[in-house]
Order: sequence, then structure tokens, then C-alpha cells
Amino acid sequence: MPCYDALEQIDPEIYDVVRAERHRQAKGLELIASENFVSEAVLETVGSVLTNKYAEGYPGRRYYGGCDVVDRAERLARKRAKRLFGAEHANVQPHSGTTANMAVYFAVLQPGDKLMGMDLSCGGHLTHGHHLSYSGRDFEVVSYGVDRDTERIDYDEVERLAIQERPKLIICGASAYSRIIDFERFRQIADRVEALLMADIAHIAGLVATGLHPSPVPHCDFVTTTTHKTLRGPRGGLILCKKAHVKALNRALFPGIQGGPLMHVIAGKAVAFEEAASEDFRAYQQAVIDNAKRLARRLEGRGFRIVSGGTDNHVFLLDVASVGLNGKIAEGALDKAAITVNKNTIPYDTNPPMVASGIRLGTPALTTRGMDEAAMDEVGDLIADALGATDDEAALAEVRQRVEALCERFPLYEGLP
Ligand code: DSN
Repeated sequence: MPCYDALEQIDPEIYDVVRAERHRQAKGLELIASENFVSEAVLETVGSVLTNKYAEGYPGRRYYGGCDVVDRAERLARKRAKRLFGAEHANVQPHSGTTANMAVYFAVLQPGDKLMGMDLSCGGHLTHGHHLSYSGRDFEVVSYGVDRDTERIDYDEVERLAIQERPKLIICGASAYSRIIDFERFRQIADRVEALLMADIAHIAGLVATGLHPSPVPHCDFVTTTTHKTLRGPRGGLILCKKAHVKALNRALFPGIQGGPLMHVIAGKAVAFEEAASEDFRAYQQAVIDNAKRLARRLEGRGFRIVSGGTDNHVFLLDVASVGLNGKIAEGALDKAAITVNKNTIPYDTNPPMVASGIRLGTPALTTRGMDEAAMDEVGDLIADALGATDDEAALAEVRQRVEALCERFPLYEGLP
């Protein structure tokens, strides 16, 4: 394990940042649905000397000498990603989910072409066509949402919109959607309008890798993901695609939008893909889902409305307006109790995103530290108690003490100094 002796001596200020953040992660409840705690093996790899190597290009075709060793890491990462997801091709170089999506768009679209994605306010992502992102600036965008009553994707409506608008690329996948996504149905819709289909599985990649969510890989031209959410790898991106798109995709990523790949992170992705192929990881993903369902039920029992009535995956939205709060107040109060969440719009929200009517809760990180369904009942009560006392500093401090006691029972990174 890294021991941080050199850091402590050379830069006490940043040493203190690392120490304080480690303390924050260990002593609080991490419920941000897109976060997780990597294994110590991933942590070691990302903190290794591989960070020193420039390797522009792809294995066997680099613009720099001395790449034989890092080529091994990238080849292993590609092989393991393909095996894990049953894909024809994997590009493991994207620095993030945002550049992964950008590479796909630049591979198959021209500026001004039409793409169709899920609206951010209904659970989509900035890069699925939001006007403040390159995706909404460089392309014409058609957005679909969710049904007002069920708060689920209305596939008939998506089909109607696709026929009316005839996008060149349809994007499925979300960052705040708690229900199974029917990728097969999206393929049928794409075929009806002769569109390409991309699934962004950044949130559910771990569930897909373990067969606990239907896979988009057989149905999609491209599948993108981050590697650090349910997949529990280092911070980064991954693109899977059909053989027909390999050349255009690889070129669009490098040299199109990225330079030198982060070889220490690519090696960390390889480690994470290997870990994700294990039986233990499958059991972990099942526990993530079980925990999310249990936490949602507990909070419902405490009087909160859950968007769409529940969850099929690792995440759900809590409608805090249902108890007279807004997302900003809820996030702030929970922070004081060492419970970390993010405010989030709910479908057809009347509040702006910086206020929002909901908070987004996810169980990947708590499950990694070993919390089970009984612990979820405690977590639900802690959240409800904090949200019942948003103006009461003493009550929030008392919840914080209970949070710390719960965290003590589920230690994090015990091997670290
Ligand atoms: N920021 C990520 C999330 O929290 O879902 C998406 O990019």
C-alpha cells in the first residue's frame, strides 16, 4: 500500500488534504450513486510509476518508444473488457464518460446532425444533448423524457418522436433513472428510423457486467461507460463497439479529442475488469440492488415519496418536496450529519437544478464497505431523522454521532496507514 511518507515530508498541505478526505470517506455515509470505493489493488496500480509513461497511439502503433510494457497493460484491459461485456471491440483510453460519448458522436456524426437522448431533467445526462454541453451545442438535439404518471420511459412515445424527428443517433441510458432500460426495444425503434444506437451504461455497468441488468451490447452499435461507478474501477471511461465502427471510433478518440492516454489508469481499469469477472463481484452487485430496494422501502415507510415508486437497480430519487423540503436544503442538512447525497431534479420539477425537489441516493459505496439490508434500515432512519430536523443543529449533530458509530462497524481501507 502507498505509505505517504514522502508526501507528508514534501507537501504537508496536500498530505493533509489526502488525510482529511480519507477521514471524511471513512466516517461518513457515502450515498452519491455515481461514487464507489476502489479496491486496494486498484489504488496501488493508479498510484504506480505507470503514471510516468507517454504512449500516444494504440498498442503496437505508438508515437513514442519504450511502450512495450504499458502495451501489455492496455492489451490486458481491452481483452478483459471485451470478455466481461461480450463485446467485439473495446477502447479503454477515454479519460471520462464525457470523452467516451464525445468520441462516439465525432466518429459517426457531422456537426449539425441530429441526435436524440434523454432529457437531463428526467434522468438523462449533460452529454446526451443538454444545451450547455458540446453535445447540445454542436448537434441538433431531440429529447425524450419519462411519462408524467409512471415516471418511467414511455417507449411508444420515444418511437413516435423518433419517427417524427428521424435522428441519426439515438442514445439510451441515464444518470438518475431507477428502472430497467429495455435496450432491445430501443434497437427496434432505431431500426425503424435507420438510426445508430448508443447506450451509455455509466451508472449500471457493474449490474450489466454481472448479468443483473439486461445487456445493451448485442443491441447497440456503441456502448459507453465510466469505470468508477457500480463497476468500481478507477475514474475513467470505456467504449465498446461493433467491429464495423472500430477504425472511425479509435481515430475519433485519438488523435481526434485526446492525446496521451493515462496508462496508470488504464492498468487500474484492467485490474477492475478482472475483479468484476469474479463471483464475489456478482454477489456484491446483487447486494447493491437489494440494499437500494430496502433503503427505498424504509424511506417510504418514513413518509417520503420515491420517484416511480421504487427501484430496480442501485439508485433512486427521493422526492423531498413530498415532506415540504427542497433538494438544496436536504443536501445541506444531510451534509451536516455526515450523510453525502446530491440534490437532483425529479421529473417535471418546478424548481431549478441548483434547488431541485429531490435528492439522489445510491448504494454502491455503502455496499462496498459491507453494509447489508439491516444496515440500510439504520441508514434510512438516519436520513429521515436528519431531514426531520433540517433547522436543528443539535439534532443534526446527534445524527452525525450515530452515523459515525455505524461507520465504525463497517471500516474502510483498514490496510492503509
Ligand atoms: N456526474 C455523474 C453522476 O453523478 O451521475 C454523471 O456524469
